[in-house]
Amino acid sequence: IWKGEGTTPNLESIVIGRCYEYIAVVNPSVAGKNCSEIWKAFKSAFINKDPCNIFPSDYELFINLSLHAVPPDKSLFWENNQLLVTGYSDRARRFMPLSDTLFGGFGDFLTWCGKAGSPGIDYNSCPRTEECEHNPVESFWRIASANYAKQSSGVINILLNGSATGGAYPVQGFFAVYELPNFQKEKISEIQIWVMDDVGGPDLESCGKGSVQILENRLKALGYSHTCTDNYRSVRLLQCLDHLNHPDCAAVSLLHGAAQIYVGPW
Ligand code: ENP
Repeated sequence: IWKGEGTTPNLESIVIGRCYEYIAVVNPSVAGKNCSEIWKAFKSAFINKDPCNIFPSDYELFINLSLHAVPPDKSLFWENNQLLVTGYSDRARRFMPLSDTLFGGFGDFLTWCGKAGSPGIDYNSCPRTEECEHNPVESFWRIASANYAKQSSGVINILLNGSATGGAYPVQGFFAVYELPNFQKEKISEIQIWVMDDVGGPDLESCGKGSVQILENRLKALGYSHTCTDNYRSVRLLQCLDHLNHPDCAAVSLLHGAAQIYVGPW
């Protein structure tokens, strides 16, 4: 009856498996967590319940059991760039976005919701946020985001999409509403913004323009020092892996810099 996809099949096995893999392999510094207790807390937030009446506070026990530190300088916030962020962060090896934490990894790429009666999980459909705001997935990301932002310290990185039609910095997005307001200012040394255009995509926004400027002004007003880089080369190289011959990638080659010395044709 809902417009969204139903609960991901085998949700329990997926998230319990993710949890054990996280604490054993991905981030062993998060030792001693009880994955079956964490799953119980997660499911009790929504199982057997009206999926339009689930609030961030329903996940409080889940967050208490799964929360862990995010290393300084490793936080990566983003909007409209999910797959690029997944590739760039490299499962917490390079950066640790929310999806590469234990608590955020529980939900990443998954859908879940409950319904009254046994088994209490709706595998057929789940409400989208347009249908009802207080649904299990939306509320999960709200509380997970807020806690992730509170854990973040040192240099904070923000990866925005300069080709996104809704603006690189959506003022109603998770970052603007649940993350930035939860930063612990005294733990933060600097904020780095990267505005990445899609390869072959329109250059709709850049540093100092449009919604990026709105973000920069907000950071200034809050007293943060920030930098902003358009098409930051390290991320650009990753985007260009799949578009080697695209003109947008011509100036990004690894030989950039060495090219001036190269006089060929050997
Ligand atoms: P979208 O709409 O580009 O991408 C949504 C997809 O990213 C969904 O598959 C979602 O998992 C997954 N995801 C991973 N982390 C988050 C998240 N953190 N979040 C919502 N979805 C997330 O993403 P949004 O809506 O713009 O959200 C981006 C936000 O994530 C930024 O604030 C960034 O800083 C934050 P699922 O379970 O829904 O399938 C917070 C909200 O980390």
